[in-house]
Amino acid sequence: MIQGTIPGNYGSSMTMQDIKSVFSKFKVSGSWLEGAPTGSGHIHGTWLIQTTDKNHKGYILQKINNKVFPPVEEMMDNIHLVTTHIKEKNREGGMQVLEIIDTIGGKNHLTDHNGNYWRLYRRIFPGFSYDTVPNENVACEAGKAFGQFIADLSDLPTGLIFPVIPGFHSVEMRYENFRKAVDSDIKGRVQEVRNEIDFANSQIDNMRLIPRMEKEGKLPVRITHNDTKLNNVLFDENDNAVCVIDLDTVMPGLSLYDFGDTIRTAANTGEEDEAELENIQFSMPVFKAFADGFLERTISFLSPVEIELLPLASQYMTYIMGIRFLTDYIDGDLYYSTHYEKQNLRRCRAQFRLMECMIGKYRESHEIIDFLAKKY
Ligand code: ADP
Ligand code: GN1
Ligand code: MG
Repeated sequence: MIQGTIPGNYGSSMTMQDIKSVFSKFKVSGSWLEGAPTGSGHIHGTWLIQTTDKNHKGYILQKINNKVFPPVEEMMDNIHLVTTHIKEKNREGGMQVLEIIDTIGGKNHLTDHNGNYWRLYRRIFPGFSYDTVPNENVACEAGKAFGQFIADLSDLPTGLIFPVIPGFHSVEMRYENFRKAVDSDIKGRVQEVRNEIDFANSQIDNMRLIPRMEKEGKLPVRITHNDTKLNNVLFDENDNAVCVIDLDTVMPGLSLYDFGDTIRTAANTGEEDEAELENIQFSMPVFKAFADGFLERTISFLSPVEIELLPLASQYMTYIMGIRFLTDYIDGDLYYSTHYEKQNLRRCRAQFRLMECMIGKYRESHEIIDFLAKKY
């Protein structure tokens, strides 16, 4: 029996019979044996499926959240392009690449009779994911994996990739959405989150440096992953990174986004929704280990300005997620999967606490980056 988790809000209305029926529309090896929800993603519904083919490691079926990703076709074409490009490069070894399994009709996704969108991936196995860092080696491996990802895509023209969610990491757009949510206060929750609103307002000016530099042409736009939280890289039993997953948000973006978002999740000593704020510290050994792996794979092409801004990028991504969780809480928890009341508020508080810790260690993080930049 495979152990199930919770399929995420987006998949929770599905029965196992529905899942079996959808699965039967794809070109698979063997026939349905068993299935169970898997993973801790916030967006899609995800199931692990085993078939009667004992030599096959199984499949990952996802109910695509097309409210978050309305251009499903373009998104799937992006993923197809990116995975084939990386696979081509990895002919002589390297990490594994996510593999789309086509439908029997030869498409890279399925639209069912209810208008739901589905896709199937080959399961990466072994493929453990971590929500928090168990040791520094995992952080370094994640750095290499996400750094290599940008390196592998550096020769693919950005114009070939469709911007699936425009402004995804635009702090101006996120801040504007946050202000609108506060002004509407549709659920009457604003009173409860005054401190968080004050914190968000106090930091916005500092966060504007990165978009300003981009606007002035001082930061190169690359093809980036844009959702590099730690659990979007899979590891084998020896903690070697084996595959970068969750490629929905691959878009033209900044290397700083990818660096910052892993630091947000990996260098946090607590959980993303940590209730005990004193458990949250900004781990400098993890910061250093991740930066080491990331720079090993990217320093040959990163510009001095990109390297200089890596410490600020960690704050930038933590701030963005903090205000996104806060906005969703104020709006009534419409976007992220939540498993208990006020989870989005806890997520927001944890991000803001982490950001305070990052501010306190800003100088130290610069010294680490300077040291590593000289090493490579
Ligand atoms: P979400 O966007 O909801 O986070 P993900 O694509 O990241 O969705 O998938 C959710 C989880 O499912 C992952 O964290 C991972 O545990 C598991 N998963 C996804 N794709 C694969 C795969 N190809 N092989 C093994 N596990 C996978
Ligand atoms: C979502 O899909 P998942 O769970 O890896 C979100 C990210 C956030 C993250 C916060 C498309 O990522 O932007 O950083 O939650 N993805 C989307 O945990 O909004
Ligand atoms: Mg994910």
